[in-house]
Amino acid sequence: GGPASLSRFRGALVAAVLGDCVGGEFEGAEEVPMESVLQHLSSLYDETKGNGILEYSDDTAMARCVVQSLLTRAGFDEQDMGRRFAKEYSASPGRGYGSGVIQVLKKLSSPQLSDVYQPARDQFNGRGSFGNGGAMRAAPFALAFPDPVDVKRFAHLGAMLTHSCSLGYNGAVLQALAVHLSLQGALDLPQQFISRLITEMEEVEGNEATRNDARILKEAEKPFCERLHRVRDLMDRSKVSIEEVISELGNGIAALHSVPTAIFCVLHCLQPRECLPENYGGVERTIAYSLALGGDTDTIACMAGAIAGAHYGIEAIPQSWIKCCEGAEDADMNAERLHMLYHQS
Ligand code: 8NA
Ligand code: MG
Ligand code: MG
Repeated sequence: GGPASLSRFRGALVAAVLGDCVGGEFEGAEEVPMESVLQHLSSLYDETKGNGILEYSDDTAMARCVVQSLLTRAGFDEQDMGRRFAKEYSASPGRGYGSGVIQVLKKLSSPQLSDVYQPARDQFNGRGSFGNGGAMRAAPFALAFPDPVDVKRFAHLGAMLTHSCSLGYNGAVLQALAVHLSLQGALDLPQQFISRLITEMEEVEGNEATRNDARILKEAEKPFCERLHRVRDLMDRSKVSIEEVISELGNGIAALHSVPTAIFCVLHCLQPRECLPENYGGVERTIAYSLALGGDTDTIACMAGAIAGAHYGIEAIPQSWIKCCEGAEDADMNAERLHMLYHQS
C-alpha cells in the first residue's frame, strides 16, 4: 500500500503482537539455534496440530492500554493511560513484567496519587528505569499521530509513566520514529532510513538530561546515536554473524541494548537471507531472525515486528500465525480505528 495505508497500520499492530507471542518461547535464552526457531515457527503453519494459543506478555498487554487510551481520549491523556496500565496489571499480573516496573504499576493504582509521573521518577534510587518497557509499547504513538513532532513528544511522555531515565524513554522515541518512517514507506531506501533516524536522534539526545544519564551509566554522549552508527556499519557489511550482532548491539532488557537491535533485524531482513527459508516473506524473516538472537526475544521481535509490519503490510502476515496468537485479531481491529484517528487529525 501507499504511505500510511490501512494495510501498513494493520501490519504494524498485528506483527508486534506476533513477535511478542511467538518470541515468548525463547525469552531469556542465551543461545537459540536457528534450527529451533524454524521448528517453533513451522508448528504455527500447521493448523491441524492445534497446539493451542500462544499468549501475549507485558509488551502487548501495555501496548493494548496505550491503544485503548489513545482511541478513547482521541489523543494523549497521561492520567487515563496510567490508570489503564495499573488496571491491566492488577487484572493479569502474570504477564512477565520486569521486576522493577511492578512497583510503579502498583503505585499508579493509588487514588491518592497527585503526579502520575512520580512513581516512575522514584525508580532505582531516583535514576529511573532504562529498561525497554517504554519502547516495547511505543508503536501505537506512530499510528495515532501523523506529525513526527507529536510522535516524539507523546512517545516520550507515554514512556515516562514508567521509565524516567533518558536511556529508557529515548528508546521509546526511537522505536516510535522507526515505525513512523516505515509507515511512510521510508524503508524502500534503507540508507536514507537509518540516516534520518540518526539525524532525528541527534536532536532528541542533544540535551543535558541525556548527557547526564549517559555519563552516569558510562555510555557515549549520545548513546542511541552511537548505536545507530553501529547499525549502519553492520548494514554495510556483506556477511554478519549472529554473535557479532549480539556483541555490537546487544539483545538485553535495556532499551539501548534492544531498540537499535530490533531496527537492525528489520534492515538485515529486507532481502532474503541464506539462513532463512526461501518461502518466508519479510515479516516472517524479521521475526525469525529476531528470535535467533536470543535474550529478550519477545520484546525485540515485538519491536522489529511493528517496524517490519508497517513496511510490508498485513498481506505479508500468514493467517495461520494470526490464528494462534492471543490478541492478534484485536490488534487488527484496533489498527483500523487508529488509522481513522490518524487521518482525522
Ligand atoms: P523494568 O523497568 O523493571 O526494567 C527491567 C530491568 O532492568 C530491571 O528489573 C532492572 O534489573 C534493570 N534496570 C532498569 N533500569 C535500571 C537502573 N536505572 N539501574 C539498574 N538496573 C536497572 O521493566 P521493563 O518494563 O523495562 O521491562 C523490560 C523487560 O523485562 C521486558 O522485555 C519484559 O518483557 C521484561 N522481562 C524480560 C525477561 C527476559 O528474560 N528478557 C524476563 C521477564 C521479563
Ligand atoms: Mg514480555
Ligand atoms: Mg521481554
